[in-house]
Amino acid sequence: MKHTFHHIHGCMRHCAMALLLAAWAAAHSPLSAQSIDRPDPGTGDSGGATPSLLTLSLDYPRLEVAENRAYIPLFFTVNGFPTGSQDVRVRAQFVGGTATPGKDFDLGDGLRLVPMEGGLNSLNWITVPLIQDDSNEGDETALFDLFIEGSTAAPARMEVLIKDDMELGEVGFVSSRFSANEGATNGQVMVRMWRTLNTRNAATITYRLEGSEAAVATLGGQATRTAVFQPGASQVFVPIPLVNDQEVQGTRDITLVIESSSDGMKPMKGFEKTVLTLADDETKPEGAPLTIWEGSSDGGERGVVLTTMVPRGYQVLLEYSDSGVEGPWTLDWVLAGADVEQTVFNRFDASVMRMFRIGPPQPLEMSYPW
Ligand SMILES: [Ca+2]
Ligand SMILES: [Ca+2]
Ligand SMILES: [Ca+2]
Repeated sequence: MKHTFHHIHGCMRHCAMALLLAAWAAAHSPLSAQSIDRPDPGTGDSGGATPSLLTLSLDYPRLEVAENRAYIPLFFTVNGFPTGSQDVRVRAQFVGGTATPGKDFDLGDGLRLVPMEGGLNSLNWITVPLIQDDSNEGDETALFDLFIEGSTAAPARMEVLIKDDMELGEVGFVSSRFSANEGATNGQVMVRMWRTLNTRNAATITYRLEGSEAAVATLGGQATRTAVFQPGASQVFVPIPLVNDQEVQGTRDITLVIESSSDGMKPMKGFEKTVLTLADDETKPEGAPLTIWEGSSDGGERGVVLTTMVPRGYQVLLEYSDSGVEGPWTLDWVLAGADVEQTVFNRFDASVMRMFRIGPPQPLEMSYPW
């Protein structure tokens, strides 16, 4: 039965991770086209008169995409109610702009089949593979008309700006805040940056650490640091060793600010700085109430729902015992701190006694948002 719990939790954990990845992709979308799977080619016929009842809307009427991405995603949504079993055929046509089909992109048949069952009213896209070259053509524009085959509705026009990847891009932190605990078991904090457009050259980024002297001392005391992008790399992860002292210092914020790049890249608006919340392993977080009530999962399973607030830089351990408060206690779930309420669901079986308790704060390597 415990296995069942862990399967539930494993699923929740994976789902949570999938959501995090989705959130990251959304935050960097639509530039991060590589994170999007190609649509299934599928089959279907164009028969049926029902497409006339459907409408098409654009999710991103204007899109910027770098030439070194795999493809342009032409995002759209087909709106309406399913009225048959045939696929909806959505097609894109190139209708103008400075870009040249066959030289800058390969439209192909520009077709996307949307299943009538399950495919309506949600985000879809037509993939238009990009053609990367070694010359700097500057920014180019491409206008596409998207329409539903068999529909008399006016096509929806999408404007795409293709940015040449030989142009200088921008550099920013991956997230605008992240956290760590001074006593983290891996003894380091990870600084993450990414850059856009030209990734062909190496680049050294200089950034400064703003915070109290004691806080900066926890990161080794250097107020100015560097991160190096290798040729071809669009991301860089820089570990900074943590100095774990014995003093009770409470939670401290350090702001990391990008100052310059050796190749002249400009800081990315909104990501030019990031706040690191540094929790202290000598300071226990303030207690937060743990709410427990009976409920049921989406699948109708009865169980207990636990909700609590977890401070940034800490985590809450949920443990259970099958043999009363004497234990042994088994770790059941770890909630990472993000200053928001955290909720978990666990199946409840009256034949086995289980109890939960909040463990002491443990060092955290990272938490979401990073
Ligand atoms: Ca080019
Ligand atoms: Ca310490
Ligand atoms: Ca300390």
